[in-house]
Amino acid sequence: MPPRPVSRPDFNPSLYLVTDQRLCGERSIFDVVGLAVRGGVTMVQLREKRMNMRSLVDLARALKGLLTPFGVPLIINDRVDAALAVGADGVHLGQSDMPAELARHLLGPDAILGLSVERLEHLREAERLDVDYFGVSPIFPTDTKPELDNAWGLSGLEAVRRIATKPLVAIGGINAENAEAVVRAGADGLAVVSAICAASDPLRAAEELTTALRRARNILQ
Ligand code: TZP
Ligand code: MG
Repeated sequence: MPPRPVSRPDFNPSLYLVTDQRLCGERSIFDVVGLAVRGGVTMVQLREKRMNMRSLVDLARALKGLLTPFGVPLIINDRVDAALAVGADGVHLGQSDMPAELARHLLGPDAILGLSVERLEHLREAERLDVDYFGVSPIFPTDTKPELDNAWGLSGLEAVRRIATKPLVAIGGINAENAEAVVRAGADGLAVVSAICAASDPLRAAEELTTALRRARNILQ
């Protein structure tokens, strides 16, 4: 079998929205995602730890219908079964989730598979896996996932960049103010929860992050 490309040409992790219903307040996730995509989000991960399977699958199916016309991939956090059930574009795995080899086997070669790396040891192991991007987690401490104890910081992200051969998606405490610095430290994509889900205007929040990304990339060119 010919080797597969390291990254698939058809996914763009530049501005990656990760959902959290709690932070959407009265608004539905569906509505927040719809606004965020109009503001420039390029990829969406459905991450709802407390949602039951029935609700998760219903929401995933609705989001798939919303995102397909925009050409924005839908990634499901943790749940390979839900991703297969709704024809999602991929799965994001943490270090305690299903092993990446098994997920790849179940999802097939065309699925987008992401893996969180929280320490350098994870990265060394992850480099030999058939995954499409690494989630570098967390860059900064964040109330959205307070149980994470050691943040990479910008210098940690730079260290990962020097070693990693796959696209890097930075997550944890990222907002329009620090986005530029995170891109300059080596991130190919910015994953955000609260910067969009908790924003009073998710469309505008996504636009501001998109602008920050463009600014950082223009400077880097
Ligand atoms: N994984 C690492 S940090 C994090 C996740 C899901 C939460 C990031 O949330 P926020 O609000 O963008 O800091
Ligand atoms: Mg997980």
